[in-house]
Amino acid sequence: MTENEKKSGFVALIGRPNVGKSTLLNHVLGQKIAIMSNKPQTTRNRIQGVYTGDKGQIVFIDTPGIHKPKHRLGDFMTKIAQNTFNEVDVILFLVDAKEGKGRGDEFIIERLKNVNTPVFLIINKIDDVHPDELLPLIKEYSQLYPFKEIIPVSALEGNNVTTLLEQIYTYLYTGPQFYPEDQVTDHPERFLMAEMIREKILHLTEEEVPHSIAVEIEQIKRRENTETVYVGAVVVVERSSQKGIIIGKQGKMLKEIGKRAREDIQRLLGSKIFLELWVKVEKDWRNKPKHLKNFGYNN
Ligand code: GDP
Ligand code: MG
Ligand code: K
Repeated sequence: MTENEKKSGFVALIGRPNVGKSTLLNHVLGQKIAIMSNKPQTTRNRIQGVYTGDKGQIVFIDTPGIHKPKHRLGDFMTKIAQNTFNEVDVILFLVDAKEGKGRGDEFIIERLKNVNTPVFLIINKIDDVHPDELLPLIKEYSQLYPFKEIIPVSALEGNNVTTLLEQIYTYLYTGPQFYPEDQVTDHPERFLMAEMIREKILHLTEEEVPHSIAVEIEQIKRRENTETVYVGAVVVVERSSQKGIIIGKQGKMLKEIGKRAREDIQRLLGSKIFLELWVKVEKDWRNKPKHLKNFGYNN
């Protein structure tokens, strides 16, 4: 397959807690990247991992707000989820074969009703049920929603996961690969690190800082004669007031952001990290091509 024939696209993986979303991603992406899936909710779509196969690249993104709202941000989050659904190429709706249909599933199906994106029903944990139990489940779910594909899998044992990936490709278009292959299959994952830092900022500043902030990883370097990896990152904001919030009183906020992000990055890379963070004000950064490239939105 030539580069020109390769496909690319975005896939949202949804389903109530414990249906096996993380396990499925782990299986598809491998341990290192799937660590991303344990992260708390943020209000922007986040990349959970990128699968680069022979036929092209599938970017899995998380959809916060798909669950029943628990707090005042709930409605807002639900809207975000709705936007995500319309922007991705395929939605994978995971359900649990063992548990059967629950209230959480019904809630999600309701959310899907105004969506035009193809939705696959993925019946997970088939290793845990008798094959006779599958057909009634398929019947029950297909009465509720016009799923484009229904694919029973075992995320744990990997049954049918290749079939699932093949089916996803049939719904994607040929197009540029979003990420260089080595960047998504290898350490150090620049964009994952940047996302981890960004997430801590959004989380700790409690929405006082807009989602438009960006993080650039400027340097990754193994320190001589040690196991420690030095990571230098710049947080780009559009206003000095935002810079003030991120740095905090006597630098306290930035310190906390750094501490938490470092823990995540250490787990991602599996080595000791020395993380250095700067905050930079740059008006209108989003319109600058250099940045788009650095943030991985461009080829
Ligand atoms: P998530 O909350 O949707 O991300 O679910 P997890 O991936 O964390 O999985 C929840 C539980 O279900 C874990 O204990 C998994 O080991 C288990 N699980 C996930 N997939 C399968 C599967 O295909 N078969 C079985 N038997 N268990 C599974
Ligand atoms: Mg999970
Ligand atoms: K990968």
